[in-house]
Amino acid sequence: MPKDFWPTYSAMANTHGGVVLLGVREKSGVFTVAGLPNAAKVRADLFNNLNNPGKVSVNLLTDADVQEVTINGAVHGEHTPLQGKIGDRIELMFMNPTMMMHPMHLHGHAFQVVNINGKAINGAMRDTVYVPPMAMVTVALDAGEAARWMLHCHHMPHLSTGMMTEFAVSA
Ligand SMILES: [Cu+2]
Repeated sequence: MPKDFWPTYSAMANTHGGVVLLGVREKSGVFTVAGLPNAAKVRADLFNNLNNPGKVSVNLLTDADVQEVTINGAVHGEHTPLQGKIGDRIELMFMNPTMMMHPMHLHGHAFQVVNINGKAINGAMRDTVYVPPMAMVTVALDAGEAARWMLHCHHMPHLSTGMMTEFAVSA
């Protein structure tokens, strides 16, 4: 837990509240995702402090106020890249078991939407697909240049809390 979390927390408690994003780095106004290597430990530290009367007089936060966003069960920094070889035909299935919507974006590729909720479609070519709450969307693509391509949710609060993985293309 970064030290400047607590002044921020205290300031928010005295106003109308707010949102704190962890795992994000800011340099001259530009935000990049650093990821949280051990989100479980950060969560434990947070609640140890929140429930310590020497630190916080009345804790108003519950576990449900702290949200981790993941792809394949992992936040950025703990993720295992998806794999492919140049020219491979690949299908990516996005299953969204949440009530949030996720515009999923893949770098360096155009993909075709081929299935929505089990129904095959001949969809448009694009590089971002909106995955509605509780929906399943499959896209198909030909793996491009050998590189590690970012695959992430384009909703900033989700991206900045780690909803990013990689599509690693090898020769
Ligand atoms: Cu999202």
